[in-house]
Amino acid sequence: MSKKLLHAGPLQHDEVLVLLTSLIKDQLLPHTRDAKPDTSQKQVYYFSMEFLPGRFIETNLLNLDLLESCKEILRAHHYNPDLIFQSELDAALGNGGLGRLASCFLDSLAALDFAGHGMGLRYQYGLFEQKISNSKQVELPDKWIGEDGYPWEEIYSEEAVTIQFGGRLVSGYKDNRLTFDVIGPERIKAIPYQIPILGYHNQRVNYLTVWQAESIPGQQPVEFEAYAKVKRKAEEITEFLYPDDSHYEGKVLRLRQQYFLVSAGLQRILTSFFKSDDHQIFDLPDKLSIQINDTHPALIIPELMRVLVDNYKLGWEEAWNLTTSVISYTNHTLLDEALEKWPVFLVKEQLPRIFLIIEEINRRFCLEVEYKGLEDWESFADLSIIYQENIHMARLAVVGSHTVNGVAKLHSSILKNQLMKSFSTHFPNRFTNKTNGISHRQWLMNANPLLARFISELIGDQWKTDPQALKDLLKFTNDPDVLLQLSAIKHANKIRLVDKIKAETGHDIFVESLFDVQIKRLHGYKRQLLNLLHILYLWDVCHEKPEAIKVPRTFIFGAKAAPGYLYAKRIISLISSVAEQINQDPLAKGKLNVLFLPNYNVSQAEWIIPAADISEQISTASKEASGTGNMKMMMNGALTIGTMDGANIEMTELITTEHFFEFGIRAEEVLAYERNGQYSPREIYNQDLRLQKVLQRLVDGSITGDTVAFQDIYYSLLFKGDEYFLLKDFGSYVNVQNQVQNQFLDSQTWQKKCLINIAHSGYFSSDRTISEYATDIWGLVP
Ligand code: DL6
Repeated sequence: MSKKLLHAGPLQHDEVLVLLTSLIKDQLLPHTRDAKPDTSQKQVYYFSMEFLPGRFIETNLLNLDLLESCKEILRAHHYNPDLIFQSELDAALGNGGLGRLASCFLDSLAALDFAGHGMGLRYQYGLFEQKISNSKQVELPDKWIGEDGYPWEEIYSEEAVTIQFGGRLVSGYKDNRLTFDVIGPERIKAIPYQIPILGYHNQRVNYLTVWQAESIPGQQPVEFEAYAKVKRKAEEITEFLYPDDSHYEGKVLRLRQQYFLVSAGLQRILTSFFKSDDHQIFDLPDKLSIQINDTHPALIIPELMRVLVDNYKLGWEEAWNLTTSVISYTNHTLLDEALEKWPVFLVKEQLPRIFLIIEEINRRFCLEVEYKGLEDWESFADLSIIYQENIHMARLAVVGSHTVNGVAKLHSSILKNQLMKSFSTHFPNRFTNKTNGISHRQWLMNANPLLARFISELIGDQWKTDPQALKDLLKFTNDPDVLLQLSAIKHANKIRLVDKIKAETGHDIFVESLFDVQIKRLHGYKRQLLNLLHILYLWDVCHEKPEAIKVPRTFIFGAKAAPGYLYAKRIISLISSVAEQINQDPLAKGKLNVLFLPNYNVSQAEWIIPAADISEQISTASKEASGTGNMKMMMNGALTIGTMDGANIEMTELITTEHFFEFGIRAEEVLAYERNGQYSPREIYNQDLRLQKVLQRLVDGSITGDTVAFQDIYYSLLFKGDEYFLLKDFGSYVNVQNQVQNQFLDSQTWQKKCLINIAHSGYFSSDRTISEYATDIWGLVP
């Protein structure tokens, strides 16, 4: 126990948290039935460079069925449970959707009683902590690991493994086999830390293992400077998470992080696999499934081949059959800039044996393609894993996996029929869809206890274990009392958020206003800028025709921009500057309020989402693979304003477009424009007076007094092709936003729509998604 607790007087909030955490970890977990894992069950390992669990305390208490009693005890001792829970820091191990999805998946794997574990990295300073200073994003290290470590983790130093980089590859011949030795490699220690992941009321405990890099004592050169250099080179592997979620950067450190994860993870898996005396190497596919979360862990394919061929002395074909039977790959993006391609020279230098294996995988694959009679060389340009001195990781992942899935129907279809058409022709049964999901335990039961309780009063508790039972709420769509109560719950959640924002930022929000929320990473395709253009338009309306603003609005933004993504940082600057001006404009007072909340993260989302009236899901159609914020807000009774993109499409299939504010051009149109290059933003600009006024504001000094401050944004829209079709969609966005305000005035109809959204949101529980992965991909028996 922490030394900090050995003092007199009442405990501080963080000290009570430490006590609760150790109580769960040290007293309760050893008594669960999975304290000794049952290795006869097939094990799933979810390899991901990112996990974003948020806080664990409430989730764990809920899963142990102790949340309510614990709160009562705390209150009886004059502690405020919320303040205690809030003193836990979020583990900053992810960028956004991809990492958050991984955490929801771990939650569902345990809830569904599967032996499903996570493999990740323990980035010491996580992503970054965002501050806004002079309207600009400032990035600071996120110190999520406290002085006494991270409360939920347990270190297993004695289970550390060694990872090798570089060295000189020497081939030989022994026992009728080619052999490969690496001479003089750099060796780095990987130390596992385990975080328990608890199942919901089922006594299961799975684990998320996160690895930390350390130099190996004894092998360092003697001089201090050289010693310090070696130490740094090792430790930097798990210092920071690369902050670009939708952009690939060919940095050697990132390659080293990726290999470090897969090599360490695989060693641990195989050690645990062979702990069972009856396990033979050929049993691997029956006992093990490995899912790779995007291509970041795709080096596990050649790494498993290396282990099977070099260490277990299997023949290539045998090893290949085992590898491809065990591994499957999820694609999360179609954006060209996000598709990883590692330069051949880098991989050769850092991972010489792995490079040879990739070359051999590619050689055999190209031969296979050739046998099938594919002779035109253009197809090879699309198919070859190594092409123009780069290793195309998505191609490697497809070739080395038994199943490849996208994360929403539209995304999977574009993946299969366009981006990876040559591959799906070659492997007709390999591609599938698994629409994303979210943990309804975390995002409804924990984040919105008022709504969760009300739902149970109406339809009982079955939805907690079978979220599709939320559909029973449909019985109440015409019940005025129910709709009134729903509105009261939203109101209470809005007050909770308003109070928190006031306490943290000093900002006043009119609680009766419509809360219009866009919280996600900042990226051009997510179009926070379109939202802002509409705000600028409303600002004009406040001045010119104030009576047209019938509903006061609070626009809430939360977003981190990658430090190197300058355009995204300029948009944050623009939003913050506009917010400052609007919030002090007397003509906008009581009508418009704009907030940019700094350091958006999972626990902030748990406050904002239950209070949202409108969920902004306005990406350029075809660009957002799925989205999961859309599902969270739907489940919490917000109505969505959105394009036909990602999982929005499936949402409208469930609730019909009558209960969704749809706007904008469709994916086919976007893709056609991209092919034919005939989109002309200037034409649209010339015909739309509203747009002209709004865009003028970017360069007339009315935002910051500076006419050049936002010139680059102005140019990107008007003269650089408006890559994400903002001007094209502006008109229909303004129209649908007008419908939003008209409908908000009719509270009963609005609440009815909210109820319909909640009732259908059970489909988006990650329990459904994981059940599909389990049966269709991993071959698990529920
Ligand atoms: O699948 C999780 C999440 C989707 O919901 C988002 O739509 C998608 O943008 C995100 N993708 C990434 C891309 N990262 N890489 N590579 O974060 O995945």
